[in-house]
Amino acid sequence: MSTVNSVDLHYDAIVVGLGKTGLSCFRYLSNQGLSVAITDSRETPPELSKLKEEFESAPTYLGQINEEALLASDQIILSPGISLDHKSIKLSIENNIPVFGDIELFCQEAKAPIIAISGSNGKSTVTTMVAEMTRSAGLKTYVGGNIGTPALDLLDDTIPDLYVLELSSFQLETTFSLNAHASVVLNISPDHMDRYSSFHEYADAKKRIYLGQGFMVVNKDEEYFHSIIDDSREIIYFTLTTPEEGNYGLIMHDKEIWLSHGSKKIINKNQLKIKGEHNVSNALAAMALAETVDVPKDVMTGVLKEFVGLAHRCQLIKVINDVTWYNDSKATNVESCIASIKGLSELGDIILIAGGDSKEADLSCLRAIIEKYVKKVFLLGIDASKLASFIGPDIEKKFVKNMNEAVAEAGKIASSGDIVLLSPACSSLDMYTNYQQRGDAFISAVNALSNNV
Ligand code: UMA
Ligand code: ADP
Repeated sequence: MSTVNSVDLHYDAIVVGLGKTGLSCFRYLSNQGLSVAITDSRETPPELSKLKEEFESAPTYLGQINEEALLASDQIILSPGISLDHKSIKLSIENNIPVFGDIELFCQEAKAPIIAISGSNGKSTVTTMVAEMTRSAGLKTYVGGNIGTPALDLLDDTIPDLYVLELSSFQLETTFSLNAHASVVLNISPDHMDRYSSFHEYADAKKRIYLGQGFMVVNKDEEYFHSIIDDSREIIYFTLTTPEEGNYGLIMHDKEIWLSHGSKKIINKNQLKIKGEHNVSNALAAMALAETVDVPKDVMTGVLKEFVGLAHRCQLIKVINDVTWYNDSKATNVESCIASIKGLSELGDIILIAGGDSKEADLSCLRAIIEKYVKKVFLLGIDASKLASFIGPDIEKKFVKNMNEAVAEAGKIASSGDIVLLSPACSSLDMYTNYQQRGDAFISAVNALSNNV
């Protein structure tokens, strides 16, 4: 650690965390002519070499978060991966040092309307659908936030017509000036329980997406959010039941289900390429958001007819000997795993590969759905035993060491018509760098299997 005294540790801003967000914040603040430092608990944080390439003499305090520098500086810019409950951050707040996140900086600077999307599941899917709809309607649309590109990296010399931002609860905790043109919390179920002291604390962070006066797009089936409806604002509901006029939902016509706007049919459910009820809900939410920027209905349907979904979300990998292999590595919580099992259950019996870091979640809700639709479970990762304890005695289960073994064993027992689904219900971080790496490991193992058939 540095031995300089606290006067030398004063900066206009100090960024906590040198991941993607931290680097974007450092770049943004330095370009504004501020004196900026960066601190990270890790000795070699992921973006260190990029920072040094761009800013050779950037002051860095690594190996632990430098509390002295936090206390000596004018403001703290906190990366989403670090909690406001971190002891040094708490102490700084007690000492009246303002703490903001990158989304707050973005909101203060952005000169185009924002569509803001949060929820426990479906954020990236809906963010992408909305962006495809608005782009197809001719709007210059920039996409970022939790989906991958830090929001501040979207600010350049060109001002787009629209920003579409995926926002996590972590990002919303440190955001105060958001006044999105339209916002949604798609759904809410327990996640990140290793970071929040209660479900309500997690939900309260999500609710912050509705700060401001813009359109509130609300999931009518999610009672939790009914209490926050502000009647003085424009509200558009979406529901998997029959909608009232002006809202989005489902209606029956000639024994077929249609996604509709009030009583007006928009697209037949069978025309959607993405599977599962959860994706129908996602499509309805995307249409409600796109409506707020006047995207025509035929443009919305054009996009929905072509949208095949994102990689690692119920992604069809291949069919080998009439067994279909799906990669749903992005199912990092219980509810997303349940949605995928339900969504694919109509296609065949399911052999499930699950497990990883459960983030202290209550896994008990998985028991019933597994009993109903799954014939065997292969369990891997740090919480494999915990997960096993929530699977009933009638379901066969087997512990495996790694993805190759899981895929090889699943291949041995799968029979014609079966579905093999990687849908872990847990985060990947105990075994992989991220969910993409876990999904890629699954895809490679499946490809290796098919080469040997
Ligand atoms: N970390 C430390 N010490 C530090 C700082 C961070 O150990 O001093 C750890 C964190 O605990 C975390 C990891 O480093 O495990 C990454 O944290 P970060 O804040 O540096 O993350 P970034 O690289 O900036 O990426 C973040 C989002 N990651 C998180 O919120 C954890 C990315 O979402 C997002 O794409 C990116 O900003 C751009 O906006 C990823 C994610 O997993 C996909 N998000 C969570 C989720 O979707 O469930 C919320
Ligand atoms: P997020 O960005 O919120 O993590 P994604 O669109 O990346 O959401 O999807 C993540 C996982 O959640 C996938 O496994 C997907 O099958 C599942 N999922 C997507 N939409 C929903 C939804 N509306 N409800 C429940 N699960 C969903």
